[in-house]
Amino acid sequence: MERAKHLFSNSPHYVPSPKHMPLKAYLAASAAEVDAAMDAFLPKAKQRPAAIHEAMRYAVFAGGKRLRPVLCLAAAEACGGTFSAALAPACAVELMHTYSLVHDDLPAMDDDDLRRGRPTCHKVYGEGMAVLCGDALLTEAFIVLAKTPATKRYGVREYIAELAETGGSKKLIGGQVMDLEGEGKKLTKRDLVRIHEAKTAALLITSLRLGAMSANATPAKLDALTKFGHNLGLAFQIIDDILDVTQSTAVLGKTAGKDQAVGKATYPAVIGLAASRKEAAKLTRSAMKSLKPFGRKSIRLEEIANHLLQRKY
Ligand code: GRG
Repeated sequence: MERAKHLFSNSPHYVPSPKHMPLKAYLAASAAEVDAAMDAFLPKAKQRPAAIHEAMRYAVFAGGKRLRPVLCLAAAEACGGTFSAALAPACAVELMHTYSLVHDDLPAMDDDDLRRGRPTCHKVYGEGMAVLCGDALLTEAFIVLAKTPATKRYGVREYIAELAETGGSKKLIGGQVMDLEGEGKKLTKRDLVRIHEAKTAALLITSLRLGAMSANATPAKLDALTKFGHNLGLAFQIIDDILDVTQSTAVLGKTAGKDQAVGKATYPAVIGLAASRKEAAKLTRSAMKSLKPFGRKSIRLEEIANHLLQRKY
C-alpha cells in the first residue's frame, strides 16, 4: 500500500511523471495494487478446504480489467480521499463482480466455457464448486468491505448497506432475472435500459460511491457520482454489446457472438451498430457533465470514461 501513495495527486508522495501519469500506466499500477491487496485479503490457496480457496483465487486472478476498483480509487481521489482508505472497497467491488461472472457463466445461466481468456470456473472445478466459489466470493466482498475505515459521515453500516443493495434482487440479481426472461423476446430500448441499469450500471455506481464515501464525500458529491456512473454504466454496456458482435473470442477472452446466438436483445440488435456507437458517445458526454463539481480532481474519471468509450476489449 505504501508504494501506491504516488498514485494519488493529493498525496505528498505523489510523483507526477513527468506531468501527469499517463492513463495506461495509472490503470496498470492501480490494478497491480488492487491485485496485491486481494491476494493479502483472500484465504491462501492451501487454506483448508483448499479446493474452494483455489477456485476463488483462480476466478479472481484470471485477469480482468479491474474497472470497478479503478473507478472506486479514482472517485476517492476526486473527493480528496486517500488511496489506503479506498483500497478495501475497491477490492470488495471486484470480489462481488467476480462472483457475478462465475455464476453468470454456469450452465444454468449463460453457459459459457471461456472467461478472461481462460476456461470458466465450473469447467475447471465443476459446477458445484463454482456455485460455492461464487457464494464465497460474494461473502468475502463484505468481509473485506467491513475493513474500510469509518469517516465522519460514513461507517461500516453505510458501506455494507450500499454494496448489499446493489448485489440484491432489485439491482444485480434483478438485472440477471430480466436478462434471462428477455431471451428470445423482442425488447424495447426502454426494456434494455432497465436491464443495463440493474445488471451493469448499478455496480459501477456503487464502486464510485464507496470510493467517495471512504473519502467522506458530501451527499451532493455522491449524487453527482451516481449520475456519472449511471451514464457511464449504460455506455459501458452498449460498448460491450458492440464488441460482442465486432470482436473475436481471442480478443475478448470470452465467447464472441454469444448475444446473437442466444437471441439476446442488445443495443446493436435493437437500434443498429452505428446508432449504438452514437448513443454510447452521447451517454459518455452526459456522464462527463456530472463531474463539474469536482473540477480538476476528477481528471482520472474523465480519462477513464473516454478510455472506456474507445476500448477494443
Ligand atoms: C448474480 C449471476 C448473477 C448475475 C448478475 C452482473 C451480472 C448479473 C452478470 C455478470 C455478467 C455480465 C455480462 C454482466 C454485464 C456487465 C459486464 C459487461 C461485465 C463484464 O465486465 P468487465 O468487462 O469484465 O469489466 P472483466 O473480466 O474485465 O472484469
